[in-house]
Amino acid sequence: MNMSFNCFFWNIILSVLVTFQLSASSADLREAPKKKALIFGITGQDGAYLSGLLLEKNYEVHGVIRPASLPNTDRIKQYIPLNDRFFLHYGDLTDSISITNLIQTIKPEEIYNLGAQSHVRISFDLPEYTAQVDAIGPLRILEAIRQLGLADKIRFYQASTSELYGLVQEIPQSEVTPFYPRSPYGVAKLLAFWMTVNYREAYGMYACNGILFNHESPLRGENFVTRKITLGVANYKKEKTGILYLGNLDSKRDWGFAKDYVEAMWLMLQQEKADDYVVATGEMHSVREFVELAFKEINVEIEWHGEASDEYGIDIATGQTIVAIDPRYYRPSEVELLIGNPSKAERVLNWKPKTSFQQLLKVMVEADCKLVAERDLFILKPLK
Ligand code: NAP
Ligand code: F7E
Repeated sequence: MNMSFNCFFWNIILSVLVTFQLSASSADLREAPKKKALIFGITGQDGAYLSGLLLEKNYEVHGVIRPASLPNTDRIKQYIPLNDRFFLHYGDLTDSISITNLIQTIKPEEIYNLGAQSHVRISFDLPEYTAQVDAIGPLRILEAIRQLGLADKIRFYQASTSELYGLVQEIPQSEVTPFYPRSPYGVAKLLAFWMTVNYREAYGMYACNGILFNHESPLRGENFVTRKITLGVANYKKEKTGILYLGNLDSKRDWGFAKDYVEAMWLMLQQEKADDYVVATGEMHSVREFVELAFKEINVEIEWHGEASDEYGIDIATGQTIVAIDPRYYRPSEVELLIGNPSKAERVLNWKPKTSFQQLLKVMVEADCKLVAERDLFILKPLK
């Protein structure tokens, strides 16, 4: 009896010691965070990938989220338990007080402004709001940094965009191609681009513009064309029926993978001198081509019939209509083509895209097929 009590007792002591030792040694091994970064737009596609990259690089990551009636932290939920490295704060790009308070209390070494009303079609419906967030928002951050006397301490990244080129003046587009934006979104981003350059030149701030061309992923918002297509394909695979309604099938984009692109953002803030860079693949494809290749991933061949807004695509094997045009998705003024020249980023940042167009498309179709299949299981669960 005594013996077994002793064994029991020592086992407890031992397990306490082992547990203590384990946690102590893992704490010893754990490096202190190298730098602090503050991300506006952390809940978006790029915010999620950038958070992952910075955490891997041992940063302390702070992110700004907006109050919402339901949590919208789905893309970053895996980082939330890292409660000594990953911090979320309420704020809004339309609210200078929150921006100033956050920068003053966190005092990050790097600020990434990824926050925006980022949908081009929606910017025609909400031009004033888009300007408030996308143009004046970054100005509020730049001015807060300056007024807090942190201009020489904080490095700033602004999410600029290929939409600045709009009605393109040159093919391909580089850092010296003149801008000609074609939407309230593009025009708002133009103000932010030049504010970033101006604060760099006027106050010596380390402030950079990443002129990023379209970049996509399984985390892309569901109302951007690539994700809308891959979800439509996944849905057709599951249901064997259903029509995917789209707008302009002939516009062309330079599509890359978001995870590759956030690396370029980080590299821009690690240089000796602040500058602006085009980040792109240098390859261009049409929306029509994206649709055809995405359906090919599930072994469906499309044949096109009709013209303009009466055009539709059928599944050759079944004769069913699977794609049609809804003019609601046309834009009052369209950006017909975009293709970037990323040679400066390659030369100075040593950055290159790692993921091909075909790989991106495959990853997105596969992810959505899995997602739709899981949703299917849930929806089809019998009631009794
Ligand atoms: P996204 O998925 O639409 O994410 C936008 C982010 O901005 C979300 O976290 C959103 O928060 C936040 N946001 C919106 N309004 C805000 C406000 N008033 N205050 C604070 N935050 C606000 O965009 P993304 O694709 O990740 O793109 C990131 C940035 O790069 C954006 O600035 C976009 O304009 C720019 N950009 C994107 C591409 C591209 O192809 N993806 C290319 C060039 C440039 P909620 O979740 O609360 O809505
Ligand atoms: O449209 C056409 C549409 O909405 C691409 C944003 O991240 O990249 C994005 O802007 C093209 C356009 O992206 C549909 O007319 C056809 O020509 O996927 P999108 P975007 O407008 O290029 C830039 C670089 C950004 O900075 C923006 O933040 O596809 N298109 N049919 C359609 N587009 C949508 N959304 N939906 C359709 O049904």
